[in-house]
Order: sequence, then structure tokens, then C-alpha cells
Amino acid sequence: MKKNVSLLVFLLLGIFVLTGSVFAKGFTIGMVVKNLGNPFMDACGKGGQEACELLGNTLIFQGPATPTVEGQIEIIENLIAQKVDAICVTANDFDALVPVLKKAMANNIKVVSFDSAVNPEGRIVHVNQADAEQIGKLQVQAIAEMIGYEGEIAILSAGATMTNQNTWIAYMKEELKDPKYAKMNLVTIVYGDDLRDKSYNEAMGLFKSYPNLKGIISPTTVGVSAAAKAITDAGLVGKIKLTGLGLPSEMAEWIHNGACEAMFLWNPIDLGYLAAYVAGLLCDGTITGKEGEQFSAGRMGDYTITKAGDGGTEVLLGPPFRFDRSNIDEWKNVY
Ligand code: RAM
Repeated sequence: MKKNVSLLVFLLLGIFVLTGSVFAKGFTIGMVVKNLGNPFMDACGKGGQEACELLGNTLIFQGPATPTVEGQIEIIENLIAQKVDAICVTANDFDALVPVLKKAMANNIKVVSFDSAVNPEGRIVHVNQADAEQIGKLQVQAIAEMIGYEGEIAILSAGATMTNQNTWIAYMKEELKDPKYAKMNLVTIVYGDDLRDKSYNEAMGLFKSYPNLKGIISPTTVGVSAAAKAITDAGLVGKIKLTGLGLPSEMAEWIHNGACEAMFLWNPIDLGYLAAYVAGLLCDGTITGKEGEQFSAGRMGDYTITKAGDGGTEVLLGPPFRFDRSNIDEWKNVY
């Protein structure tokens, strides 16, 4: 009998050692997005759900009604109280979430930022959609070609404190210093807060305030589709050019009617998948978020954790992709 019990203990121990993470599965991951009602964020949630199902984890998808820091803090406080195992957050502000995220980490919750980074003090690792410098510069190059390197341009951004848009805009300004853009003038940056109506009204406001405006860059999926609609409604297709970061599903119509000749994005489903996958691996101890660590992320293949521009560490999803009339129909039903 004693022998049988020891055999059983031995066998169980063997299974534990061999499978390891099997016993560590079943983590709960809270995904906190900038706000609800943004199809880009819904696509991130879809990918997050897929990764969680694969790893045997559970995803809680949440976001404030409007993209505020206060709303995100309240949600994160609740997730801490619920004792989730990890939080994936796309930050409405680089610094303001740090105290609540530090509290989460002190409660052994693994914090991953994705899409819009939080200060490295408030996270373990960031999942970056694409190289920020490339994202910023590509949009300037695109609008320059569309307007023949001459005339006034404006930027219609999301929220004034959002890390991702602010970083891309900094690189746009740097690109604009190149002498080849000497005849182009960035006249203003306006903020639509990733709200459809506000973005639309800001675009309409630009047409009034800058009658010589030649182009708009909108580095937000909400902003670029609202700007395209505004250009169309105001009868300015062909007169004011537009580029930015858009969802193919929302932009196909505007690419076909000529309001936006070309725009860029990455796959938000993959971004959410990777963020939730990384969170799962932090929970089961496969990775700790340090530079140089390597891991496999299911259908997305192998990744290495690298140093981020902000001093923390990150995982880079891949390069941005250009959409125009030649390929938009292949993607419009995907995301
Ligand atoms: C909006 C959000 C998101 C950004 C995309 C491009 O949906 O601001 O954070 O990454 O646009």
C-alpha cells in the first residue's frame, strides 16, 4: 500500500515536472482598452480572446465609455480587487496610470502595455504594434506625395495625452525637417479624442480655419475615417488629401471614393493576440519580460524581447502595411 502511494506521488510529480505549465493554466487576464465602441479595440479584444482560449486562460475585456485616464484607473482598481492574474492595457496617458499599475504589480499582477505604452515603471513589458519612427515618417512621405510636396497640412490626432499618437507625431515633425518638405507647412494639430463626432467636427473646423489646407494626416482609426467622411460631406474629395492609420473595414468606402488614396495599419487582431499571449507567458513564468528573452507565440511564431525607445522592454509585432485601391478589398472583411 505504502509502495503504491509513493508510486502515485512519484507519478504525479513526474507529470508536474514534465508538463509544468499545465497546472499553471487558467489565468484571468484583464484587457483594458482606451475606450469602448472603437472597432480597432474590439479587434484587439478578438485576438486577445483567441490567445486566451488557446492557453486555457480567461479574458475580461473592459474600457471606459470615453477615453479618459480616470475611467481606466477605476477599471484597473476593480481588476485588482477581483485578483486577476494579468492586465493588458492601452494607455490613455503615459504617466498617469503608473501609480495604479504599480499597485497591481505589488499584488503580483503581471502588467503588459500594448498599442499605447505606459511608462516602463508601470509595466513589465510593452507590446509594440510597429516601429514608431517608421509609422510617423511613412505618413508624412505619403501625404507629401499626394500634395506634390507643397502646401499646408494639419494633423487630426486622438487624445492629447495618448502615448502612441504623440510618439508618432514627434517623428512626423522630425521627418518634416528634411529640406525636401521645405514647401510644406504643418499649420496645426487638433484632437478628436478618438470620438467619432468630435473628430468629424474637428475636421470640419480645419476646412473653415485653413481655407488653403492641402492635406490631413490622421494617425488614429477613428480620426481618419471621420476625416474622410468630413472631406466627402464637404465636397472636398480631390481638393484636400488624407492619409493616416485606418481600419480597412472602415476605410474601403473612402479609398474607393478617393477621399483617402492610401493609409497604413497593422493587424489589430494579431496585436491583441500577442499582448494576451505575452501576459499568459508572464503568468506561467515562461518569460519575465527581460531584454533578450525568447518565446513562441502560437500561430504568430517566435519573438525576442528587446529594449524599447522609452528605456523599458518591448516585443515588436512587425512592420506597418500600406492599403490603397489595389489591395483594400482583400482586407476590408478581415478587420
Ligand atoms: C485608434 C486608437 C489606437 C491606435 C489606432 C491606430 O483606434 O487610437 O490606439 O493604435 O487608432
